[in-house]
Amino acid sequence: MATTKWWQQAVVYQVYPRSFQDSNGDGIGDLPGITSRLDYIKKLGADVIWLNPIYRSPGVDNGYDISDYYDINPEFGTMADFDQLLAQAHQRGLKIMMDIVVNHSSDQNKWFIESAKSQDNPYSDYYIWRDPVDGHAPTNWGSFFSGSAWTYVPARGQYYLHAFAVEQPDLNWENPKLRQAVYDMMNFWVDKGVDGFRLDVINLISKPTKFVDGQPNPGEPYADIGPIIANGHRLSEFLQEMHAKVLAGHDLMTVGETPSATIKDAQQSAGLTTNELNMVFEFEHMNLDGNPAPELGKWNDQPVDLVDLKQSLSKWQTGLQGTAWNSLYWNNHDQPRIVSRFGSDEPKDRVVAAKMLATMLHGLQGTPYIYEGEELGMTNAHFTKLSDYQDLESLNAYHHLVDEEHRVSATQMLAYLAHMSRDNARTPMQWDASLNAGFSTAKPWLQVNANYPKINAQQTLASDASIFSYYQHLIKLRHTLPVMTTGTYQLLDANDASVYAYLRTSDTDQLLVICNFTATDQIRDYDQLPATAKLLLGNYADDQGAALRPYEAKIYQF
Ligand code: ISL
Ligand code: CA
Repeated sequence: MATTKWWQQAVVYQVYPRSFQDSNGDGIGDLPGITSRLDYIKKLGADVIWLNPIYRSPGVDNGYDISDYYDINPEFGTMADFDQLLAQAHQRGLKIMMDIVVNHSSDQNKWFIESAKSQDNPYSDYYIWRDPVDGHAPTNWGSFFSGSAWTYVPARGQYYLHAFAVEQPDLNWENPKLRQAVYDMMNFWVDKGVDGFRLDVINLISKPTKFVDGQPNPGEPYADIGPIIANGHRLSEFLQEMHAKVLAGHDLMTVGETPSATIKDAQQSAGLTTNELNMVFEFEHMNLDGNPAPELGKWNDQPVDLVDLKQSLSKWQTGLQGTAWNSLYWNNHDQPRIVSRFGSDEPKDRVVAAKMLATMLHGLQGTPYIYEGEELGMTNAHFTKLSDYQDLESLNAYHHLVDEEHRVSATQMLAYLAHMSRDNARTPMQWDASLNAGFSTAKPWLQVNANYPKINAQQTLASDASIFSYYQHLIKLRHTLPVMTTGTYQLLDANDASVYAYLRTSDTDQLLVICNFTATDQIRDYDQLPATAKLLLGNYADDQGAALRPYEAKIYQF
């Protein structure tokens, strides 16, 4: 690699503002709350904070439905609170990355309110409108959040497209005026001094030239819209235009969220020389434990197959080597908690399992992302009733699969939600053992995980052997040991279904990362490990060589 860019050596900490820290006792996290916790993030050692959307929004999809891109959601505070957060972060050497949602807006955005009024007003073409076909929707495309991706508006006599909720109409990127409006808005935030952007479902912005029916899943009326609209023929052109009009000349960090992107797509969108984005979030490793029945999509409660996981991550490691850049993540606000999902949240295993998963991920090439609470080993919520959930994807899926289609029993679906619902990630941050986990003095908008008296930041920070301090070590290694950033990757023993081992190699150094993914002892010898190798980090107090204990993880350097 030529010169390392700052964002290639950085570690990102994701804050879900609604669930991080409430400062005014209304049960909802807010900007002053985040500001009050900056020292905690600094202590962890992260470089960049990714904030989920904080703009004005009716909150149908927790802020991913933006009604005013130039204003702050009053639930989170004011623009002055934002300016304060940015200044305080910068004072501590922390950068702020904004989440920008420009595949769609809210139906309450003034652009859409105007657009829906008539076929000839200045905003008419800001969204994707089509005439009915034989009295019904133009295509059989089904939204990510269940149901048709089309909704009819009598005032226009037309349908509009929404890849997500009815209240999230897709913006029309074919319209140069809309594109300019997006760039102007991004420049407003650049001028404020933000340090980067996470671009929500950015690979969905270029729609197909012709709208034709897709192949529906067995027994379903709708075809998944994702593959139909992902990675459209003008995506690259739009991203290069965005680069020229917003990003060029600033040293920003950009990451595109790109469901169903392939290596080839990522080499373009996150190419080192393509002038598009710095990196993308790929989804393959997050989709491996989906249901074998396609009509059930992600809803499942089965563990992942380690051989599949290794194969997928390895493909991305070697596939982007030298041409693009990986983002490394286990968790975010859309994914269940990794320690519950790919590790174990049994009290006897949770701490070692969380550290093992951290080792495996942070040892890879790419920019690591930590989602709030991951550094505490926060677990899934283990909700038992439908009324415990708030997330519209979860509620819509339950309604569709249980009530409408009778595809799964209520009990089965509750087990799926407990395993996979996005709300598992969204329960409030667990700060201490006091009421509501120190998140709020009022009843939180979403229940606190019942295990907060045992799993919380205060308890964790008191111990040198904590998951938090383990993450501190990993971050320090990333900052001080170039091979962590630049080293090439080589998988060992691809078919080993219990242990994930790989090498990282630079001109001067080599690392061997060994991770036992099981709750049982394993014996592994690696020829690649010289007797002189030094143990850099491990999640047990001592090293027993080839004998690996449950969820044991180690990094050797030589
Ligand atoms: O959440 C998912 C997994 O079931 C995905 O389908 C998700 O909807 C997709 O990755 C897009 O996510 C992003 O855009 C959505 C928003 O709800 C998510 O929170 C956001 O990360 C629509 O804006
Ligand atoms: Ca609040």
